[in-house]
Amino acid sequence: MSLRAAVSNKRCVSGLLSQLSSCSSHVRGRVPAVLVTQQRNNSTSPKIKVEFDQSRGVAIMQMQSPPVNSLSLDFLTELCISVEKLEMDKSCRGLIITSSQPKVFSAGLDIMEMYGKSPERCGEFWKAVQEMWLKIYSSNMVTIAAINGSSPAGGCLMSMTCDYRIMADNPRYSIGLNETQLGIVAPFWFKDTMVNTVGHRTTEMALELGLLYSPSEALKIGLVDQLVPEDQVLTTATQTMTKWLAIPDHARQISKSMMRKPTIDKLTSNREADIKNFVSFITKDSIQKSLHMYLEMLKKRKG
Ligand code: CO8
Repeated sequence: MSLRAAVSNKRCVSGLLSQLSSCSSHVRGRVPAVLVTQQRNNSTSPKIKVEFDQSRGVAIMQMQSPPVNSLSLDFLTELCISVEKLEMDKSCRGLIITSSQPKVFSAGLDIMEMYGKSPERCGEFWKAVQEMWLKIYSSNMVTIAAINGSSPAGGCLMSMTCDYRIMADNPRYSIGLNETQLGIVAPFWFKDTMVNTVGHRTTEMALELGLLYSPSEALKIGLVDQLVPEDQVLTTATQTMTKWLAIPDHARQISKSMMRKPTIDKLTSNREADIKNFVSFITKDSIQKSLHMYLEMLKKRKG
């Protein structure tokens, strides 16, 4: 089945993800010309909208999964396919990731994917989380997170996998790896990504306390690179992209790979063990109880 046909057939999406995960994300130049031509069309899948400006070589990816862009298995699968399609298109040099939901960039992993699910399903889910991180963190494209709302846990991870982060300067929004507040533990590659972003000591405190930072605090510790008024997040991302694309691709890509490869290799060589760890941890009664309490707390807070 061709990539395009598979994407238009949602039932095929899971199978395609496994196929894609087995091929490298550094495959530009090997895509048949006919496929590249097809990919130049804008594509809209139910949860991810991609607009590709061919003249600039920049794609804007909008997460549009109400209410909070939580990262479910379906969502992650669509996202990975969209990123892979852009990665394979030689003419796409930059990717901006943003949200179409008001107030939220992404609420992180979908808690319902970790609560009351079979070990098999949890394993499948975790593989998709790994895949999302691997695809964006190792991308050859310039990646910019246009963070136009709150971005806890997996949402923060997704932002940190990008090359540059611009956040809306709204004190009601927050960002951080708050896993311990749910009674769960951020895995080593979440931790490594944060260490690479803000340094060891700040990460240690942030992880132990499950800290969520306001935009100004996040800027201070370097978790985001720039704050702008809410209505300027996307335009600033577009302007910043122009600066990054002025650097020759090969030099920038090799530099990026030099900085990130050791962290990426650590997960790629431990993927199966990491999945096993996740499944045995998340299916424990005590952890399920913590998740239940957190879900109740979310509901009460709403009330
Ligand atoms: N997953 C599933 N549902 C969610 C999530 C989520 N992450 N976040 C919110 N929701 C649901 C709410 O329960 C609510 O549902 P309903 O309408 O049925 O009551 C709905 O989305 C809307 O939520 P809110 O009313 O809270 O929306 P607000 O706009 O007021 O707030 C926030 C948005 C700030 C995003 C808020 O919802 C929030 O703080 N959510 C929780 C975020 C969170 O803590 N995420 C952590 C997920 S864990 C993770 O990403 C990494 C796990 C690593 C695992 C490692 C294990 C080894």
